[in-house]
Amino acid sequence: MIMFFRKRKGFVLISTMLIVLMLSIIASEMSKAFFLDLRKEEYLSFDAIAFSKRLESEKFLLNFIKRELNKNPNVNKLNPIFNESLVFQFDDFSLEGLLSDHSNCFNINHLITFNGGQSKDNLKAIKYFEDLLSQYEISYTDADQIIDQILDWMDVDDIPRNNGAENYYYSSLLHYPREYTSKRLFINKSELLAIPSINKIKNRDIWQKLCIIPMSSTFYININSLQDEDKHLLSSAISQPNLNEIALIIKETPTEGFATVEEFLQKFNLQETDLMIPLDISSDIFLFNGTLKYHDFSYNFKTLIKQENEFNYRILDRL
Ligand SMILES: [Ca+2]
Repeated sequence: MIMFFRKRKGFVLISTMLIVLMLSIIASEMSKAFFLDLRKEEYLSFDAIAFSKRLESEKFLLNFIKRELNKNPNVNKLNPIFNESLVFQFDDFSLEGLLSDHSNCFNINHLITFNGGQSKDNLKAIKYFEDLLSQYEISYTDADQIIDQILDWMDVDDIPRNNGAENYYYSSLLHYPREYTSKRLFINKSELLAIPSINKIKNRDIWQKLCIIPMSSTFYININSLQDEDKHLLSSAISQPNLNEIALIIKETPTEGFATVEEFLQKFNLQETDLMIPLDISSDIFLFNGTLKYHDFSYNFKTLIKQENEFNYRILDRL
């Protein structure tokens, strides 16, 4: 009887422990789900407010850049706003990022100009781009296709170039979704992906050096802010194929920069006639690559900023 009682006592004890164990497992799963839900809710609310925080940051950035460039207008290797990471603390979030000179990135829109509803090929720019593609070891055949297809996408006619493609291709039954060439300058880099031959470069290094300035054909290289990674851009611009020499030119450019383009040409024994692309000693187009941090969440964004004049800065694109 006593033994039976003891057995029963042990059984009750084990059952109680099992129940407690099960309850604690259930409680822990419930709290996990609860915290997951809470975090999901927090994330969704951050997602909803991230864009408004971005707008607030951009407004602040435009004023910050204006103030700093009014103090020191040099877009060179010395100006700290381009060469150091920027950190700003707001009431309930922080912003970190890098501001870079966006002029040293080939604007594909430079290949063509529009005037009075007519498009005209920019022959020097086409030659420059051809050379740039070969600098990045893209074959001549691929380069021809890439250039002709880009030009056909933008030009106003419906006549395909030798290696190009016009509406007959993009709107055919075999092409899904059916598309039509834009017959205007590009607004965003993503538009380039509609062109089939872009597949040949979109995963190559050159892709990082190709940009779109929305609806603008302007392109020049700011010699005072060039980095080693820009050597291909400069090589094709000054018709000097030796990349080691180009790297040396970039290295020997004084950190305070050149006062004139002529000074630069003289120092490196270059002729103005060698230039395939306009050179400049400054820039008016900048890219801010930033991260917003709010509690444990972060939001990355890129904003393209244009200086219209010393008082007016505007956002050209949100990438
Ligand atoms: Ca055409």
